[in-house]
Amino acid sequence: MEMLKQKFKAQADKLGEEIKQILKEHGDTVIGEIKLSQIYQGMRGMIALISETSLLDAQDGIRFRRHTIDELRQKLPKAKEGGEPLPEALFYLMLVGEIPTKEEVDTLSAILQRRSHVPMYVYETMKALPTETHPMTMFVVGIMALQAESVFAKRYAAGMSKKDYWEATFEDTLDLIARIPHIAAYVYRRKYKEGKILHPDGLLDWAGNFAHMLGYDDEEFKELMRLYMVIHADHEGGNVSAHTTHLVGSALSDPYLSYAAGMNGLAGPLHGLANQEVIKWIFEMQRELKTESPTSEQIKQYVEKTLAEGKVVPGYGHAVLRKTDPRFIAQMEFGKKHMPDDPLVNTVWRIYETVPPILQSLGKVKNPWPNVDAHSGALLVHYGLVEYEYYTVLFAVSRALGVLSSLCWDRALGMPIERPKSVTTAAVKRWLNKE
Ligand code: CMX
Repeated sequence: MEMLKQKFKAQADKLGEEIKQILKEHGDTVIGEIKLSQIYQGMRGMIALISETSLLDAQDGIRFRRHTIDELRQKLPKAKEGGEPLPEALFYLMLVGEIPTKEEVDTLSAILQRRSHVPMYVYETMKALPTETHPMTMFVVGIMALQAESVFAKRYAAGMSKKDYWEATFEDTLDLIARIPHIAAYVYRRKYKEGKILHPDGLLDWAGNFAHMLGYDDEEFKELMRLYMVIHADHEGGNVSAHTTHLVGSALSDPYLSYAAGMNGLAGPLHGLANQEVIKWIFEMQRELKTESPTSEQIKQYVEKTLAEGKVVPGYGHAVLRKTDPRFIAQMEFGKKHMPDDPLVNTVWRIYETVPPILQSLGKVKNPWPNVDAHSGALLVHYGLVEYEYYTVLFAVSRALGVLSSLCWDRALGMPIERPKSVTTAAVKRWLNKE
């Protein structure tokens, strides 16, 4: 742990110096222009943030510290040869910018195991909620209850110096990443398995143990969890969950408060909740058409009906991407390897052939291709995890790796409170001399 912490601190100090120099020499360099339309249209394309952990390219998709999803699947250490990468290895990469050795990852997995204790009152708080509560709400309530454990909040209250913010954030980050799977597993077992809680397996890796605590000990499912936790971890800084975590953190709200805020954003249907919406939409299509395997023509008609009802096709489109999401492709490859004949997975692939031309024909959808959420549910259903309302919690567990490593960077680089300027339409009209 001390080694990882010192490594991170050394990297952060080095980058901090470089940033100082860049700003000294180029601080006044103009890097773009803002159109009026952008401030009314979700700031699309407006460069306004620094996020060190990953960068999204409209064509090639996400790169974590310059590594594509494909490269991560080849280069990151794995639980078993030829298998999927270990998500804690990706966390290490995002945190210190280096691919760890297997030994370094095993050490990190063991550290996370040691720090994973969740106090009883956290479970009791979640238990107080009615079982009908949405899993994302239960999950965030659990995180909020756990906030009492925040090292950052305690040290801040005791008068911590600015130069120590990074360290307290680092401590909270490791604690949170260690504990989050336990809270998430509790939500699942409480809501869907009559509260029968399963003990952790101290010998397993982070994602393998999470799969085990959910109640899925199939080795293939554990592999799916490792892949799932890697591909959902980060998507640069401007998406709702990452940006919210960063924004709330900029007020020096501790990592528990910041992460919980970000996850409330992930729970929106245009963001992380889309994974449950996709499978719900496919199940409804199967029910309505009375078939497990709808034909392309049937899918086409169903998509047209969805659009005619004024709804979006879930799992399709993206604010930045303009091609099929490589995270979709990675899941497709997993499906082809492990379950090529699964009817639901095949339906997802048939939807992939059918939907893009329809969305393209509307003339307004900027990206007609599938995103990560179009595929994930079908793989989970294959292994029996059919409770689709839970899917966004899986996304949230993974997203912790990205948004919390980013938060460590924010504090280590001394990022200030975020406070952009807003204007009224009346002010806009005055600029334009329309008033
Ligand atoms: N189905 C139908 N219409 C769509 C669409 C889809 N999948 N994607 C975009 N559109 C529509 C928009 O609703 C918008 O219509 P209006 O002008 O009538 O409001 C128009 O096309 C232009 O939108 P856009 O510029 O292409 O897309 P945005 O950047 O505004 O929004 C996103 C991006 C993801 C919210 C949108 O594509 C969408 O709603 N997709 C479905 C939900 C989804 O899958 N979300 C998950 C995204 C991944 C993630 O964050 O987790």
